[in-house]
Amino acid sequence: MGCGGSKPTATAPTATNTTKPSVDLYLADISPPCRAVLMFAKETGLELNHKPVDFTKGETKTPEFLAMNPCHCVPTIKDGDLTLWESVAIMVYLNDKYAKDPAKLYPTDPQKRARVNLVFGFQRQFGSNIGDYIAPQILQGKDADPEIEEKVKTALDLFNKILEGKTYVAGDCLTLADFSMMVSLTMLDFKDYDYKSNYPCVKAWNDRMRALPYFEETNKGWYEMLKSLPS
Ligand SMILES: N[C@@H](CCC(=O)N[C@@H](CS)C(=O)NCC(=O)O)C(=O)O
Repeated sequence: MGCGGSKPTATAPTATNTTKPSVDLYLADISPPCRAVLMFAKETGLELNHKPVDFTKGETKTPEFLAMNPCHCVPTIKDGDLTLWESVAIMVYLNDKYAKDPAKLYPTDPQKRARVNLVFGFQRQFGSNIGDYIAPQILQGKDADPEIEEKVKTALDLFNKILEGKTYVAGDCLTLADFSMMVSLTMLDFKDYDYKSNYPCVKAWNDRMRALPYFEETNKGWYEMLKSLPS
């Protein structure tokens, strides 16, 4: 089966279609789940109040942060008296509450929504396999572990199968799950891990996601951090 269409169907928000609710977003711009929320916000034209938090310096574990979010993680949002963490919960909430057309990125049709939710579930394993492979190399300077690399290959192979015949991860249209999957995949750009040669559908989808007009801006924290690492 083929790999679906090739043109991004996402729209770039313009100055006239942005919405500025009073929502605080606690974030670290290197963090994959934070970058998923950033991509979602750009796609929907939502302007959030950015509150940078450096989790590598323990800033998610201060008494103030723990009082807000005992799970000490970013992204976290505050919208009035609602505090929320978990990037998927955040995207779904903000989309339901503030998107002009909430069904666009998170369909209301049960089958279409089920396909998005399926990918959210798959992403947990996909992201964790990639994170387990990359994090020790970046954070502890360890060598790549070939056993964990096998899990990454299996995850990429499954993802390639999921993408067969599709333009985006859940079908013909961009959805919230594309953002979650994309930020996980970007972790593999550490040392240019080759996820393109053997996974043609992943390659085609990755090209499509990178063509989104806000991809660079929302992911630059990660790529700048990669550039700053000793080679
Ligand atoms: N499943 C969560 C993962 C959140 C997460 O692990 N965030 C990391 C940064 S990527 C963090 O805040 N770590 C700091 C800490 O745990 O103290 C999501 O999707 O939001």
